[in-house]
Amino acid sequence: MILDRKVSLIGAPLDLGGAVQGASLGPTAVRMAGLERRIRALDLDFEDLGDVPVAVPASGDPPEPSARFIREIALHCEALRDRVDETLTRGRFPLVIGGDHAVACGTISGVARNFRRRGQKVGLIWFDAHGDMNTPETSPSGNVHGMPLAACLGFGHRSLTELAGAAPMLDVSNCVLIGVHELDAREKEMIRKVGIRIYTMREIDMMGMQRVMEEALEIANDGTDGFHVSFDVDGCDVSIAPGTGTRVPGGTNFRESHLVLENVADSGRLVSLELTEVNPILDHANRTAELAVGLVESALGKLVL
Ligand code: NNH
Ligand code: MN
Ligand code: MN
Ligand code: MN
Repeated sequence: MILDRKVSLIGAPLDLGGAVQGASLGPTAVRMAGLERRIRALDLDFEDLGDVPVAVPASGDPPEPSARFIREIALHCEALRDRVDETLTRGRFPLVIGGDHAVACGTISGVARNFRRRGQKVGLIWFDAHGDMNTPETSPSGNVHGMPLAACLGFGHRSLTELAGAAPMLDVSNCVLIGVHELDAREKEMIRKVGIRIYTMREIDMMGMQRVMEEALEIANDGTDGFHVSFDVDGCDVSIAPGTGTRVPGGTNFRESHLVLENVADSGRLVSLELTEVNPILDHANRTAELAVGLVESALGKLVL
């Protein structure tokens, strides 16, 4: 349900979760690709809440190796959580543009806290080339953008897992991972242990995206009051989304990517959306931000006819 059809854009220009810089320019790149105009053209009310601040790490302060810049990342996520929570309370639809994918801890804790306060439950569709199911113990890189889904399910650094309180933000039985084609060795163990439903690129090839989405929506909607979508553009194929920090060949093509979000829109149960990892520094003429704007339109219900 697009709450009262009123969209609130929240920029989350975090750059500290990944190894490559430039995702902090994602919100600007997506604004410049015409986001506001295209959302208004769908006859939706629109406001831009600006960007949530990011703390600059103290120079000479070495990053914690198992979870680099965890302090600054957690501070950003706290501010983002509060902004998302307030936006929902005002009856509006939070549209978060990242930033690296660590911002999902902020967005999802905001949604989870808001829903919990009202005695409601929220599901999750996580679209990504990666699992984002590492913890500081399993991560080969120490990059926090490889950890946010685990944190939302209650595994990892406490400054992230407890953003919405002591209980995990989400119930794993209502969460689903789509588009995955690269996992780390110990991350695979985590995925099996936690038991999250996952549709890898192989399942998408074999079943087709339409059937994958029908099953995914059943999971996200089972006993919930709506669901959040966390969309990492690196899940899209490099040929359509070159502007992102961790490119892996073999992602979803243009139509498969849109079909994910067209199904999401048709369900009428989307409560919030985030789109992450757009990095215009690595891009060709802002193509990836332009793809992102089109994907947002699909999620908000744009139809050809
Ligand atoms: N799995 C790797 C890691 O944890 C890469 C994560 N990178 C991402 N995730 N972009 O979406 O370091
Ligand atoms: Mn990700
Ligand atoms: Mn990814
Ligand atoms: Mn890619």
